[in-house]
This record gives sequence, C-alpha cells and structure tokens, in this order.
Amino acid sequence: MASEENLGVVLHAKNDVRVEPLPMPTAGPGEVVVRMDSVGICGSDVSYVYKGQIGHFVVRAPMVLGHESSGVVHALGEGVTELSVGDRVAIEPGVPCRRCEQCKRGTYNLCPDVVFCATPPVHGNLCRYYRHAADFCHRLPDSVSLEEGALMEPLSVGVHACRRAGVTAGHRVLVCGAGPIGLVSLLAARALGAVEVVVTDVTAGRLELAAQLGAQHTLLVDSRDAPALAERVAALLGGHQPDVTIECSGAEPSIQLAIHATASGGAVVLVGMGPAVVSVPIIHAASREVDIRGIFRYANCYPTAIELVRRGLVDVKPLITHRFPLERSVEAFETARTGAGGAVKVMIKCQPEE
Ligand code: 572
Ligand code: ZN
Repeated sequence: MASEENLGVVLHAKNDVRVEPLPMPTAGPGEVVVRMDSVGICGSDVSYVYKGQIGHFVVRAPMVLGHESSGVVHALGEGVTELSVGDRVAIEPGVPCRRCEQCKRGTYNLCPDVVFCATPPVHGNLCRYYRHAADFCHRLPDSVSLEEGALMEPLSVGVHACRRAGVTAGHRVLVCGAGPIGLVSLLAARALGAVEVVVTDVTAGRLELAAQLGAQHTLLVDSRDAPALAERVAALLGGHQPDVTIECSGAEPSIQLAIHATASGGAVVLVGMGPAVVSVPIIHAASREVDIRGIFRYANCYPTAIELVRRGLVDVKPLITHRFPLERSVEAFETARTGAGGAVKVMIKCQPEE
C-alpha cells in the first residue's frame, strides 16, 4: 500500500542524515506531485553527506537528498494536460528558467537559473511524495520499469557525454573509469554505434562488470606512465588509437592518459570531477587537434535514454547492486560510500513494501 504520509531523507549537516517526516507537497500550476518509487544514490549525494559540500556548493541548511528518481503521478496542478494521475515517470532533476539565451538555444543545462534536485539549497526527491515541474517528468513506456526509470538520470549523463564526444557508428572509444558514470558511458557508446570500447580502472572488480556490460577490452591501470598506457590501449584495439575518449575518473593521470591515447583529430570529454587544477600535456593535444571538451549534466537526453532502454539497445539493470527501503537510507549511504559488497548503484525504494 502506498503511504499517505510524507517521509524523506534529510541531510542536516555533514554526517548527519535523518529519515524524518516532511510536509505533504501540493502541485502548483504546471506541476505534479509524484509518489516516489525508486531513487538511486549518486556520488554527489555521498559527497554532500560525508564532506558537506562539492566545490562551492555547501550544505548550509537541511536538504532532502536524491536526484536519480522515478515515481507515479499522484496529483496534477493547474494546467497540466500532458500527464495523468497514475502515469509512471522518470523525473529529470534540473529545471531551467526556459527563458534565457541558453534555454532558448536548447542548452538548458547551462541555464544560470537552473534549479537541480539535491544541489544546495534545492531539495532533492529522496522521499515519498515530491512536487516537480510536469514538463520535466518523462512518461515511461510500459516495458520500462520504475527502477530503470530512476537510472535514466545517470544514463542521460552517458548519452550527453557521447554526444559531446561525437561518438558515432564504427567508432573505437576509450572510457576511463568503470564507476557508475563510466559504465553508463560505455552503455551509451555501444548503443550509439561504437564498435569497440576499452574501459580502464584501477580496480579489477569494476572491470569485470564493464566487460559484462559490453566492453570488448579492459585495462587495469597499474602505472602513471600515460604514454606507455596509451600504447597498451592502442594494442588492445589492434594498433588503432581510440577515436574519442570519455574520461570519467577525474584523476590527473587518467586525464593525461586520455589525451595521449586519443587519435589525432579526435576528442576527449571530461566527465569526471577531480582536483580543480590538473597538469595535462596540452601541447600534445593541441598539436594533434585533439579537442578537450567538458560536460555539465545533460540536456535533451531523457527521451533518448528512455528510447534506448525501450528498444533493448541498453540494459541498465545490472548496474543495480543493492536495494534498501527508505527507512534504511543511512545504511544505504554507508554502502554507497564504502562500496561494500561491490556496490555500484545503490537504489532506495521509497514506498513501504506491499
Ligand atoms: O547526475 C548529475 C550529476 N552531476 C554532477 C555530479 C553528480 N551528478 N556534476 C558534478 C558536480 N557539478 S558542480 O557544478 N555542482 C556541485 C553543482 O560542481 C554538477 C555536475
Ligand atoms: Zn548525479
């Protein structure tokens, strides 16, 4: 039975997470109230809990966590015509102003006034009932589960990374880092036509999952010698350098490897967030016309992500390694932090069990 009371996971201060009652939301014009089903824990949620901040985004007031989510439409606000009560939806967590230059040109992820779930001071949606802009709730096809719906958020990051990299049919792709974002980048790259993908990591266990998810080759990074590792990447690809590299670790040596490994004329997309300042072989990139690009979340990727899953081109389900009921969220965060039991994606179930 769905509960009629709201309960949420609130970060009060660093290391102080509480599962506590929240007010029941009501839908304003253009909004819906969603009865939440599944919320995945992201690395950013873990950082806010255990470090209290990411860069200059600091948790200064109690904040509901969570932004990888799905649920069922529970109530409609005034003027909502595209959704009905009972619709199953994936919730796109960043709602932009819709009016600025960036919004108008479609790069709404770069809107200066975007509000994004669980980025201080904005509340997230790790709770039982949550209010959101109706046009950022994407209806799920019958064949796509609500857990898969929650995974449309990280998959959208992978889709956006591949679009920024220009991944296309026939490409050879290097993905650096086999955490959740490296793995969704691998899945998106394969679905967009990459024929051969190499995934690197410093942990052998993570590479096993990458191989299961479709990486033809994996490379355990056991040195900081970027030129030597780049040669090993090319050797795995039969002597070809990758057309593009998607760097998902943020680690300085890995960014150096990305630049050395990528073929002349290719692109490196920096997805991972590490130190703010890193030393990179910039002339090596520039003189070989290797473009270095960044990404900031995603824009216009949810519909593609949902369609890739609906058509069976991507299977995100193996990413889920752990499930916890909302009431045990503190344990869930600890599992996500330590990676205990080979944790990749920890999923929280928001409703009381039937
Ligand atoms: O799923 C979206 C997402 N984006 C992340 C991190 C985790 N999940 N980003 C990295 C951190 N930046 S930020 O600008 N910030 C804390 C707002 O440093 C946002 C994108
Ligand atoms: Zn995230």
